Amino acid sequence: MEGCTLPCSYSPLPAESTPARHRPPKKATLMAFSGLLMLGLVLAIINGYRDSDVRANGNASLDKLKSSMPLPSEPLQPVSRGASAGVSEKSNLVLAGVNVMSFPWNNTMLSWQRTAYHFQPEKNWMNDPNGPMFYKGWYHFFYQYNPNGAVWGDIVWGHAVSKDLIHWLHLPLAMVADEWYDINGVWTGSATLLPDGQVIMLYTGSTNESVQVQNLAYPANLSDPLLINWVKYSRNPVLLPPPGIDFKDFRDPTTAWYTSDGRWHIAIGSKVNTTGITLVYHTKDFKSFELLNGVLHAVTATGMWECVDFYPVSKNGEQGLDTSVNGAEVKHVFKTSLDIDKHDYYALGTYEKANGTWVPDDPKIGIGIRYDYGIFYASKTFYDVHKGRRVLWGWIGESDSENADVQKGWASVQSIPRTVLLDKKTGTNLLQWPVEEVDSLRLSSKEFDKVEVRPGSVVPLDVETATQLDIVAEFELDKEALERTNQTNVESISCSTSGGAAGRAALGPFGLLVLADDSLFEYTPVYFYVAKGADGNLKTFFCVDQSRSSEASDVNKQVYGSSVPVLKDEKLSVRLLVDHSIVESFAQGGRTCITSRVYPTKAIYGATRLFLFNNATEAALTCSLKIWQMNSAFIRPFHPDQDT
Ligand code: DQQ
Repeated sequence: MEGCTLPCSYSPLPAESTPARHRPPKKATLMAFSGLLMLGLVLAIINGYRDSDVRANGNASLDKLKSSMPLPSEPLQPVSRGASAGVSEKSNLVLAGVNVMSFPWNNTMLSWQRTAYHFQPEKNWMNDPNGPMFYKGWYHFFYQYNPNGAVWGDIVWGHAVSKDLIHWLHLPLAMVADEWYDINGVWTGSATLLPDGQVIMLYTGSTNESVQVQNLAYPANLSDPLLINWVKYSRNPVLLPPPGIDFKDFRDPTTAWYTSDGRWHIAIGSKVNTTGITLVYHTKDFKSFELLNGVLHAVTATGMWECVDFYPVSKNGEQGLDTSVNGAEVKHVFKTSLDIDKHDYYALGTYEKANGTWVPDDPKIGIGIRYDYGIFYASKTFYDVHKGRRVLWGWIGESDSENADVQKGWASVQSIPRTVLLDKKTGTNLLQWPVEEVDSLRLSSKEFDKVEVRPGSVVPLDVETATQLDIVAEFELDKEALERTNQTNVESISCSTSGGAAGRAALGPFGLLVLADDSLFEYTPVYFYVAKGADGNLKTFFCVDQSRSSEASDVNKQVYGSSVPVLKDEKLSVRLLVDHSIVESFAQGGRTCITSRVYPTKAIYGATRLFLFNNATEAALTCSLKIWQMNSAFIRPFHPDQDT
């Protein structure tokens, strides 16, 4: 066999089971291998782990795990600091409150987890993106940051600048907690660029009595393109919680939008009892504000709304829109981050500027649909005047234990910024796609043309190390199998309840195994799962199964995902950005996205591999791929003598 050691826990595979190599296509076709032996072995192994490791809700079954795990070091005792401060922090809810034994992580494993081309501070804790903007030739990115440790707390504003949203220079902290009105935390906020060149930053401060108030800050020197120094307005706070709103339920002002009444409007998340709401204020000078009657949006039983975002998307155009644009050609996106489940939801609708209301297109949409079905929270968009696009940032938290974060000395990364457009084909969802600048990191590539993947088979892809990759893949299911497959109750199917990558059905699951090792001891399936409904139509699901991602038990093992619209004549397509411990997955051009944090213990450094798999019982498939090795980004401190 060339170039690849096959799973050592499987019997040796037939000679033709060589890894798929790039071109020629005929050879690639031969490389797909299957057979009952392989099928049985794959299933036995996957199902064996499935049975013993993972319950439907994604929690590990500890009794069975313990027998195969190294001896525990110490029990984890998650402590929620943010909750007592009235705010979100560590996002690993699955392990919260569960007395899970921590894995004996060593420095070799933990060092590998640091990403190579995602934005991270040099050390310590980071959470929400704040105030992104383009100013005098630079993209500015601020973020919630704890300068004192790798857990949430002591929050101030970190600051970095970039020419291309990929390579970053770390600047000094933009704002620290030094006033009574933000001494308990300089929390999330947004930037507004005024037509006269002013830059307005509104942010939430947690006061000396932990009251959430809104504050105004602005650059000390507008001619400094790096905006290094910030001034807090002398008469802060500019907004206190209004009557009827709890003092810990009033936070995260949006970017302001201008309306024809000659005023700027901002939205702020809140709740009344368990109903999440968005308050709207208007202002002429960002110093005095008036609360508008009613709310922009409210949904019962959704709890506190954090990091609300509100922006227009074009119904027909391919350009992004400035936040103040409105009219017949525009839909408005309402997004909120739910404190109760730590997920971001959006819905499309119409903003009636006459009465300041937002009406969802689908009256039954409720809180909306997820931006991302994995780990992606407290997101924020900005209008990039430089390239005429709307760009989305999301906080990707850790899904390991807090102990591990402390040991490695950092926690959280930011998503690769994504352009956001309305999906013109469906009209009911957005398309999110990594900004084009990420393509500049692509190094050597390999192409695989129509690799055949038979039911029950795993095909190694010869890409050598698979730690930093950009993968574009298209799958085609065997048409005859599609036709002869029985109809089923598709309503009962979901990523989390259908047995993950090991739960077999006629038309799936199938996809890629990323961050895998040669022996398939650890791997993360990113996959489609197709089912035929009672009406004869196909329904497609897009999922990521983390149950076999890591030998460690103190990491999230959920199966993430959702259904994804696949229109007539569309192929199943996926793009994956793999960067050490993060995998960002985009199906069907970004209709459905899933971000996972993955913490392998063996599939690391040079041992990281990539495979195709098909666990369908009926359908063979072909897959064409292009895979790039990805360069690392330059993300480093700015030196004052540096030439900008
Ligand atoms: N994070 C900030 C808050 C926000 C929360 C505090 C969301 O302003 O509501 O770090 O993650």
